[in-house]
Amino acid sequence: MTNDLQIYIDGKFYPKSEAKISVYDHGFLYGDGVFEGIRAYNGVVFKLKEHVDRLYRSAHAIMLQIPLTKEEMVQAVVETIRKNKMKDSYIRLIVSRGVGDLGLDPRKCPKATVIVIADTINIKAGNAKEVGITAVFTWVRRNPVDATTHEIKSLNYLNSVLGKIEANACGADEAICLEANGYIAEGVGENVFIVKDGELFTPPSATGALAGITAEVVTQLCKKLKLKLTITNLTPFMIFTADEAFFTGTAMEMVPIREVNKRTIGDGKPGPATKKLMAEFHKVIEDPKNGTKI
Ligand code: PXG
Repeated sequence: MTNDLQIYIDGKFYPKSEAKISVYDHGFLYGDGVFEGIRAYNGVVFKLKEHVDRLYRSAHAIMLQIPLTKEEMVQAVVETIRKNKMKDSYIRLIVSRGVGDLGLDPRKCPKATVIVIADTINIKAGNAKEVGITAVFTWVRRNPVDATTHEIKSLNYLNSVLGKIEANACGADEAICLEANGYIAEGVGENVFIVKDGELFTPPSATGALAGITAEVVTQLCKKLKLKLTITNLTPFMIFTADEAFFTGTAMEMVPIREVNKRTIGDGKPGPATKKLMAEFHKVIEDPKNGTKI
């Protein structure tokens, strides 16, 4: 199956082995571009319009002109999944600055490159959702808001890759990134929530964190379940002493955090608020109303 994958590049489909871009593409040379990671569940692309909106906001911030309308982009994603006859998939939508010369000036790139990959998701989750995962604070600070901030979902992910390397080196499952003042920003590709005395807290995007679409779903669920959620700065101490903590993200969905830098969170088991939200979250992703039918 994997070898027969059909990949969309600039309006045409290519088998995976032939799906190639130029080494002069500024996405490759400079990380100059934007992307989205999206999931389809049972023939419905979850929150596709929200992901496409965010892609265009990221492109706007880096002054990248996407050569498709939002409607055409939605169609390109749907068509790619159809072509691969997938019901459940992980979709990578990439728009790079396109082919230029060896200078970084984007004016040398006349046309953005648009790529859609619909693949299967390979999360080595095991029983992570039942028992939770471990995390460490990485030494590398999240890019500041006046630099390559992660509010922009750009192709500059070395900051996150370094976090992941640190987690791997420490034998932890994931890393948590702090911003310049030492407040918690987010995971490497996830947002962070904590629970204390029955209330939820999550950092603002002013920490340089991405406004996660999964985090927004959890925000709406908190309203529905009448759980108080406050967006505020969180310190490492606050997560060490939280009753519960969890990550949210498209790839991971919702996963409890049971340990941070070897400090057990709460009693080390997924807590009641996390479990309740996870159960509701699974109802949301299964509801076809929350996405675009393939
Ligand atoms: N923060 C960052 C920096 C992200 O890249 C999230 C939070 C969660 O956002 P959503 O909208 O997905 O709830 C992301 C999402 C992966 C992977 O394969 C995930 C993301 C990016 C790249 C890879 O786990 N991002």
